[in-house]
Amino acid sequence: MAGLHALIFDVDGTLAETEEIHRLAFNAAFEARGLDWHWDPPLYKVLLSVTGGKERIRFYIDRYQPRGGEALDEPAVAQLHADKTRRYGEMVAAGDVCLRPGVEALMCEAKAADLRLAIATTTSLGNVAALLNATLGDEAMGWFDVIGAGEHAERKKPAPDIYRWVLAKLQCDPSQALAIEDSENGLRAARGAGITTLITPSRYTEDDDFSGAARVVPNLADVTLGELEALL
Ligand code: XBP
Ligand code: MG
Repeated sequence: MAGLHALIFDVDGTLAETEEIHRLAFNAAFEARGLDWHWDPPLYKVLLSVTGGKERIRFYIDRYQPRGGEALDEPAVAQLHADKTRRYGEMVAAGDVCLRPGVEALMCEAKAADLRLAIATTTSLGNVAALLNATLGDEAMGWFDVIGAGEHAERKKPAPDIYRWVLAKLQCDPSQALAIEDSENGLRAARGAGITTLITPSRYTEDDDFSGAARVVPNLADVTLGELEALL
């Protein structure tokens, strides 16, 4: 069957500039634990090459050997990350974030056209709910036929696992879906699952390599649903 059946959205960087909130939440969690670590924007840009918050903290400890890192075993890293997640949720619920231009309009247009909506992200289901509830309201989780999050895939992006998981749940062939991503890691994940991908670069990913993307646009407000269908 030909044609576009489903739009699969990434979350962080694509729906909103959430990476800045994640960064602040990481720093607040470090400070609360008495660690003198500080991830400034240039460092965070480097650390974003590793997807997943726990994985990112472990990478930072191994690569930069910050003071206090040697004492953090895996449960301690998990606890630190859980505290970061709690803080992130509070910041998002406090209204510290808004959706990027064109995101809500495209979702509404796609729903009106009977397309199925899905999410494929590396962050947790709880963080997805926090963002959607704060920006689109309590009903918004229900707009999506499938929400694939960090807990649903063994390997995080750039592995294609989360996109394959979402496609299987949607019972959708990759040729009938379009992925919307902001990063090279996300692009590689979607392309690895055989999905045509549109890129809207975000603040932290504008220098990424987007070769292999079907199209790159500054924002989703710069593209129509008809143009997206034509990319397949
Ligand atoms: C982006 C990520 C995430 C966030 C932090 O995910 O790599 O790790 O930076 O979230 P995506 P967690 O672009 O796929 O939405 O701390 O919950 O991992
Ligand atoms: Mg992203």
